[in-house]
Amino acid sequence: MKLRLLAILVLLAAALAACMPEPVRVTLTAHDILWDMEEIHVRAGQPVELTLQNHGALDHALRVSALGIDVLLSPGDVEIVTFTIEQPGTIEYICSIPGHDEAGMVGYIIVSD
Ligand SMILES: [Cu+2]
Repeated sequence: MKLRLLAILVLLAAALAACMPEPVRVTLTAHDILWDMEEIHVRAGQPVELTLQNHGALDHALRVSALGIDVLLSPGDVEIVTFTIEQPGTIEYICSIPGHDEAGMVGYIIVSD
């Protein structure tokens, strides 16, 4: 009886895992003073695992206001943020260190259907 329950649980777990789409992995790197990508292309409903790294000598900070993301990156830092955007559209990201967005640290997440 316990074995059958266990078998059902294993099957359920496998079915659930099959339903969860694999995250798409993207790396965004900060330099002094730019992001290495001005556009990130993802699909609506697709989980995204975004690795952030700072290869500059200055602090940088990724801010995606629409997603409530604000991550400070000291030189050498690596951070991972995950998100899923359900609606197609365009979402802006900037570096929120004062002056850096004006200097060009601005990009867009392009979400397609
Ligand atoms: Cu910056």
